[in-house]
Amino acid sequence: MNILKDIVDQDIDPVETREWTESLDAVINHDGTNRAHYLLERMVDATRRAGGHLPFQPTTEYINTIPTHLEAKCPGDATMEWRIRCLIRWNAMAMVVRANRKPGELGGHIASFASSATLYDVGFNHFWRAPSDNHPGDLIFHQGHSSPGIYARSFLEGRIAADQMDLFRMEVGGNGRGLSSYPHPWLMPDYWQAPTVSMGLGPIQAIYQAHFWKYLENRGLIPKSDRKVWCFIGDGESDEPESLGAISLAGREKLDNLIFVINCNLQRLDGPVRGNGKIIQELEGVFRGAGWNAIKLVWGSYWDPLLARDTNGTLRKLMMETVDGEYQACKAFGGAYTREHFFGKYPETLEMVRNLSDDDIWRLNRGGHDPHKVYAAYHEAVNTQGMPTVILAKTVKGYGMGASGESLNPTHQQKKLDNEAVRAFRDRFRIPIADDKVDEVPYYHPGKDSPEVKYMLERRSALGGFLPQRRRKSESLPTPDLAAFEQITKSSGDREISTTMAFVRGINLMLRDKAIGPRIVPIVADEARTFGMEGMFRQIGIYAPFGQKYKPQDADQLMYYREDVKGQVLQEGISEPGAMSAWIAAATSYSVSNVAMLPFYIYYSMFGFQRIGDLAWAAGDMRARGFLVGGTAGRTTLNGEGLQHEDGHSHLFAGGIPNCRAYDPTFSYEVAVVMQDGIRRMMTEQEDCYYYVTVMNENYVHPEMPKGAEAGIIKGMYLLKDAGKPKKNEPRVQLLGSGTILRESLFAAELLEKEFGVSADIWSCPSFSELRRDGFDAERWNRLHPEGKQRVAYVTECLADRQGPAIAATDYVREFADQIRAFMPDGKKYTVLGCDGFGRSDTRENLRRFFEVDRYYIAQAAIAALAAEGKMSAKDVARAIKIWKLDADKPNPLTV
Ligand SMILES: Cc1ncc(C[n+]2csc(CCOP(=O)(O)OP(=O)(O)O)c2C)c(N)n1
Ligand SMILES: [Mg+2]
Repeated sequence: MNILKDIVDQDIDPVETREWTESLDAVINHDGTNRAHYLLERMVDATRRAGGHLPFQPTTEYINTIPTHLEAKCPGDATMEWRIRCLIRWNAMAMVVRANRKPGELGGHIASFASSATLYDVGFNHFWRAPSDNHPGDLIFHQGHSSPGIYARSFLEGRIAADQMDLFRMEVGGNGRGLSSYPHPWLMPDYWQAPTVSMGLGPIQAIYQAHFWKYLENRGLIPKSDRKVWCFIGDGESDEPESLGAISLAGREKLDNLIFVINCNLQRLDGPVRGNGKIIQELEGVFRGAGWNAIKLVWGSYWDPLLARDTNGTLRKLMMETVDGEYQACKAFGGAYTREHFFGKYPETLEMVRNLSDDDIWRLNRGGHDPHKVYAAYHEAVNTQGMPTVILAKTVKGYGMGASGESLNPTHQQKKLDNEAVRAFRDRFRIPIADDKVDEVPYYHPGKDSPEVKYMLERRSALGGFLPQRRRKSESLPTPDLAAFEQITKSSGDREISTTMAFVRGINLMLRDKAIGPRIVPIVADEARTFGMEGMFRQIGIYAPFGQKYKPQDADQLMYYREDVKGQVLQEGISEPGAMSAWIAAATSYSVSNVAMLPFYIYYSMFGFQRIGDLAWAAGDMRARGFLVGGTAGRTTLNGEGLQHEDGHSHLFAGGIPNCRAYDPTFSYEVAVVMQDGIRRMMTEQEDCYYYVTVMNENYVHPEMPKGAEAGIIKGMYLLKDAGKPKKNEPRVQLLGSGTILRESLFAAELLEKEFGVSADIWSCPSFSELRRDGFDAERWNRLHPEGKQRVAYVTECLADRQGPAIAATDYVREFADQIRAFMPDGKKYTVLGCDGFGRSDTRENLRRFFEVDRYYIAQAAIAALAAEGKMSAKDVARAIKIWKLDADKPNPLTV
């Protein structure tokens, strides 16, 4: 039973109700609506204190939130701006249609930008500031498939030439001038700032950008300013958990530097977003509940006179009752249909439009298409303090496409307009292109001295310059010497530590560095204690935008839970997408805020790439710089946690991201070298790459760094233990490995020596993926330069003069170490052991035996490889199985 609905629907005493509403009317007339609101809040409070605990509705009427008389007036030249918008609409359409009249199936979208053109134009003309000497600049997340409209504006501004417009979606053939399908900083590094087209990633990233700006301000790294993050999203896009999943953070932290504009054209790709309901109402409730200022921008100015005459509320009632599927049909079928099916529902509303023609009814516009209303909404948004704002703008998908797409279900994918549709588009937006030319769908530019272009340029110059624009570099910071890491490059002595501890020590050492220290951003998703980082709580504090308002339970401890406005650690709670988005914000701060930051996001490696892989991909696109640290890594090293926790494959994901450099170190000095090299590349050289480093939680003794190992560590492989020149006929093997399993290889070497007199060279391979990249690069070069000097893959170079078969073992799936098979010197046998199959809980020893990566399996694999080469016999292999007690008939771990 829905008590709230019953109470709202049932009026047990209409006379009493009328008396109350009349009293309220009197208050409104006398003291205004704010006073009425105040009284109502008091009454609600009083009711609650008397025991009434009913919630009140978070939604309001289906009309504009800003009443007409409170709308801020747009200072611009409305006619001029309409002309400009028409030109942009035309050129955006033209670039898609022209692209699709060529062979190549290039695709493109018209309908999305057609619905949002006004929303963008008002922003570009009046609100969005470019970075300049006077202002740090706003950050705009555009809806990905609206990109043609953004290019069309740049074309009019003279930033993109007509021939370049024809290179839309021709990024390979375009000689570096191609225009990317969607916003991709990787492809257009001076233009696009934020990749958005994977639905949901824009909104969550925008929230964390705004969050991170406040962090930078509170820590005094950038001055406080009125800059804003503007995020455009589709109403369909709001279905994504990433779109709405982090909005409460924005409310909680009162991110008044954040504005969402949700383009509610009521449709997504296949059809209506909420055909049987109302997406604007739904979103209003969700956002308001999360502490946002929700501004509904439902109706355009042509509705104002009708609403003003709606004294008994019938029109509002009708607006509320009508579902989105019906609203869509009205825009698809036109004025006569709307009169009959919408206004016709009640005699009062039908009467209201008696004097309007069908064309007049058709012209009744939606809020998102009315520049005056849009201006008023934006004006309120930028002046809102203490909370983020969402603007819910109602629009028409495919606006202006007429019979070929306006408000039609398939419009999203309409990219080829026939000549008739193109002519109709030209006529509707009054583009001066002659009949004998129009069928070619030419771009239209009014000339750089035209009033339109002058106006646009003047507006942009008043707002600090062109947008979009992206900063490629900020100031370089000096890299500390490796000597600064001495604590972890020297032997740990008798102390047993894990690579996780080594990494955290590395961060602590860097925190002491004058230049790098303040730029470090340690990020956790509620796992600081898991990784031994709780010491940082007190030392550098946990960021809390409003400080710590309580005495922490552990205040009497040395390492108490300290929250601080200036805290340096970002504790993002249990949200991996949130923590990753915070990491991206920090990792792109060099570009977005001209302050290079060095984020370390440390997390359970299993909840990394496979959980937030799409954000990791976007981070690569966005040229993020920082460290992702996959903690508790390895399928057998994190032993007690079982199937969902034991990661044996995140390196495969990482290796797929072109500018992600991934490492799986074994020893603390490897950690130090990778960290130092990363800082050099990212902070000093400003290379657009980021690092993924897996660290493990097994404690062992770490040796001193072998002299001269740095270069090999960075390249991905170096000789850890040299068995010396083999004696004649002495069997020799090459053992390769990474992470903790490399230690099993070291033990295996002892077994081999002892039981079979086999000696082993041991190679530490901190990065199989870097080795693969180098190898394929050499192979490609040689293939394409048959007569030039041939390159040698680094793996080949390392192993060329080394005798005997190679055996690799890691705590990852076999595919991981198998990546370098192609670069084995000719004739060298390569056996790869790894952990294929689902993990499970047990002791490390049992798990390594189960997955066949322990010292015994490695040693036995070496004997088998020697036997395959004729250096030993099948008998030897059988003896190895026997003495090391291997169960030859146990099932393949992949299958159990
Ligand atoms: C993660 C993801 N899933 C699916 C798509 C494919 N896709 C592109 S646009 C679109 C529909 C978008 O609808 P909406 O957000 O309402 O935007 P509109 O075009 O209506 O403004 C879909 C499903 C995508 N880009 N990203
Ligand atoms: Mg939509």
